[in-house]
Amino acid sequence: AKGTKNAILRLLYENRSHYLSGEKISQLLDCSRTAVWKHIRELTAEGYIIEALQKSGYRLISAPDGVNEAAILTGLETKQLGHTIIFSERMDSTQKKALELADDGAEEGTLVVTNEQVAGRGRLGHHWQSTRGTNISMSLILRPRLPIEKTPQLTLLTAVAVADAIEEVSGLYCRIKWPNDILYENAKLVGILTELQAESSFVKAVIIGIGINGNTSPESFSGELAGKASSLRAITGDHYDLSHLIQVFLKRFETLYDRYLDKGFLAIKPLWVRRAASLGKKIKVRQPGGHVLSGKAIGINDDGVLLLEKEQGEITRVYSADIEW
Ligand code: BT5
Repeated sequence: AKGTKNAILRLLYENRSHYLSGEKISQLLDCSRTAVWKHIRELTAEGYIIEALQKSGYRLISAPDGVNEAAILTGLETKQLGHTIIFSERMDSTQKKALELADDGAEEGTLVVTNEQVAGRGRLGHHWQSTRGTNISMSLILRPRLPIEKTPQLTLLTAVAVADAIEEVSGLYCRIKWPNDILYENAKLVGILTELQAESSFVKAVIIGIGINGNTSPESFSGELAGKASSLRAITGDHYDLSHLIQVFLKRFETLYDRYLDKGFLAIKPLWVRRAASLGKKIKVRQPGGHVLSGKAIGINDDGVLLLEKEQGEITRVYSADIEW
């Protein structure tokens, strides 16, 4: 029944410019007109505004806040990414769900997405905050043939794809803080978490988790996040179609990912460097063990590793850390 309801929603999205009769829907989906009517009533109860005209049929006027599977699929221009979507209104963590699905053999490009993530996580056990229906919480399953040590490059690639997608839908030019934060005027708009499943030295699956503060109200960033986090809406005052933002992201990601698999990180590096927020700055590097280094961030090397120049001019490579300045 959930399948039929989704299929109806899909038809309504694809035919938004005109009315679709109950009879046509029941023919297309091979179900009874009563079933159609029942599902339409359920969708209405969920917050979809559906105009129903006696003679002409149904037409979708608007959807509740947040994303849904039909909206992401309708008009999606990718070749493969996002063609399989695992959506539910509420999840503990899309990342956790995606790791389970990858274990069970989910194919490359599977997208896990929810409107309410109640136990979102960041790196190193950090918590990731989301508010229902206003931010994007998603995890993308990939199966690149890559040696393990190259996978951090996918985090950098993802950051470029998200920043490009944000620029396309909002006009905002964001910067990237190595390795995984997207900032606008020093406030964090996006967090990226890359995890992997591997066998010996090769990758079985890479799960890229992305949290985007889209329509989040400024007031929800309080306490620890006050002054440190922001959202597209808080900056521009506009309300964004989050499903559309996901489509734009997937398209951009796919283009960069193909280029990367073909040509390697050198094809991505200049795009990342152009948006880098930390290069040339004096930074503090907090490494996973608690060890702190300071120095000047002079760049990333051809593998995407951060290069830190210490006081004495010695250059250290930083593979994973939290940086601040
Ligand atoms: C990250 O970690 O930035 C990665 C966040 C990834 C979240 C996505 S959502 C979909 C998928 N499912 C999951 O369960 N996770 C992924 P990190 O660099 O460790 O930064 C975490 C820190 O960012 C926290 O300690 C807070 O200081 C801050 N933070 C938490 N929620 C935030 C938010 N909504 N906006 C901005 N900053 C936030």
